[in-house]
Amino acid sequence: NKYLEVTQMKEKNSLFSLNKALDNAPPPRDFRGALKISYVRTGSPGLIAEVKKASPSKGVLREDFHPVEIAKAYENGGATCLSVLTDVEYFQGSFEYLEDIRNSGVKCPLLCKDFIVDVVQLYYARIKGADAVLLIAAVLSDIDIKYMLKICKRIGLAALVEVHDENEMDRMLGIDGIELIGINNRNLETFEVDISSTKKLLEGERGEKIRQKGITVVGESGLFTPADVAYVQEAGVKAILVGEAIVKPKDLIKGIRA
Ligand code: IGP
Repeated sequence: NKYLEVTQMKEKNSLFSLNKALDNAPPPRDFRGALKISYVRTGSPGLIAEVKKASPSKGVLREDFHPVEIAKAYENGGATCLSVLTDVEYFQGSFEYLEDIRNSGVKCPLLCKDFIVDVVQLYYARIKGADAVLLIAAVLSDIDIKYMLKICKRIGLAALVEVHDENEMDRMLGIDGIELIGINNRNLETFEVDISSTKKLLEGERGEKIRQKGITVVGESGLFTPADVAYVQEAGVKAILVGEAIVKPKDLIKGIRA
């Protein structure tokens, strides 16, 4: 159980030794920079391809699940960054997958996809080879977000801050220092996806504020076809995070690309 593991780590290690462990962590790579370059070069949203074995709503997505092979297929297929689920309980992920992918020679910057509720998890992610972490506005207070952003900056992690409704978006637009916002199209109560929520959250004043602040927006969840990608790009998204659509098919990744 991951939470137990993290708790034990917290007990055994003071933040001092966690900081020391960072000396041996792999050097961080520029997650957001890679997405920006990709957008400028191709004119279409950079792909964050998700290494995802299962989800609470769909169950196991792929029986023959080999994380390193999947990561390599994604990279060879043109992914800009990878997202690796490390949550055990709901997504059957693992920190081992993250570590193995980082050590495999895959060059795409890596997002540690988990439910982060404690700073110790930031250190843990970084030590296991993450270049970025997900901070979910729905489970963190503004004070938590601010504190975690500070730690992320200090230890060289990019933070993808996830919102899924207007209230969360407005909260996050009130916090300075956020550079990457992900809009999750999945309703967290019903698990249903509706990609028009990306559009809704980028309209009017909100969109204006996001542009002013120079925030890079990532469209997350429920993207299955090139038409879906075009729709969220039109809404103002500069990168996309895709799991199910590319992990399920035999030939992985294909399909989302026109
Ligand atoms: C990917 P999809 O519909 O392409 O498989 O979605 C990703 O957005 C989704 O896995 C996700 C997620 C999360 C998982 C978005 N936010 C937070 C776990 C925790």
